[in-house]
Amino acid sequence: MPLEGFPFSRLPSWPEAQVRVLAAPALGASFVQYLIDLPAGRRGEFAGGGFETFFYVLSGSGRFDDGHGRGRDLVAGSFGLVPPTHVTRVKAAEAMSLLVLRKRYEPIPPDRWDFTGHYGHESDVEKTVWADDPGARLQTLIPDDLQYDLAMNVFTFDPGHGLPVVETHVMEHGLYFLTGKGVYFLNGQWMEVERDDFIWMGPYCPQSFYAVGPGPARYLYYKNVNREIPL
Ligand code: UGY
Ligand code: MN
Repeated sequence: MPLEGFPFSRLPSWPEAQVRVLAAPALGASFVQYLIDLPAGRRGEFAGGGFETFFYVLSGSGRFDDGHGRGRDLVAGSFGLVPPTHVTRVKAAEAMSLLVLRKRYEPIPPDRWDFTGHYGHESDVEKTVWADDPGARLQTLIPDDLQYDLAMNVFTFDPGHGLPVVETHVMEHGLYFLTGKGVYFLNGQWMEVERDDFIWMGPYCPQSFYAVGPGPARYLYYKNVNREIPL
């Protein structure tokens, strides 16, 4: 879905922001993903209320706080996973563009619960070689810990490199294309993709990808992980 096809909405808790709803239950997704353009000097927030919130700064700068005394400066590439008990409050210094994903947290037993949030900058996250191909590198922004029921990963592919097989899995993806170009295989069809395209992949959507030049292709994607499948 190319970005220009999404109309703007507004949200009561982000009154001055322009919001595009990239994925929602109406589409079939079990999460909501927003792209929020927040003007300089303006603010917005999401309540916790059982919903965890992941954010990633595409551009601009500002400040985050979680309503419990934890805050951080934000620049392009900053990200965070806010616990379902905390708020996600952002104030823009310069105009900001933010990707935000919200889903109902699937808890583990409270005596093993230590979900205090996870924050960082993508440049500090190690790039690991994917599937024995140094031309495909994966960054796991959220640790693969049983606390967390989601993964948010950044893939970087040099031109000509991609996923070596057609994957088919129960997990969903909400995928935002950050840089470069490529060709995505989705449920039997090859589609050209480029920066600012969004893809929702439902459970068991057969998928594959390779990057085409001239530079590397990068995308950020969500995946539900680490939980039993409800029956
Ligand atoms: O983690 C994944 O499922 C990933 N390999 N899928 C994808 O990039 N479409
Ligand atoms: Mn996948």
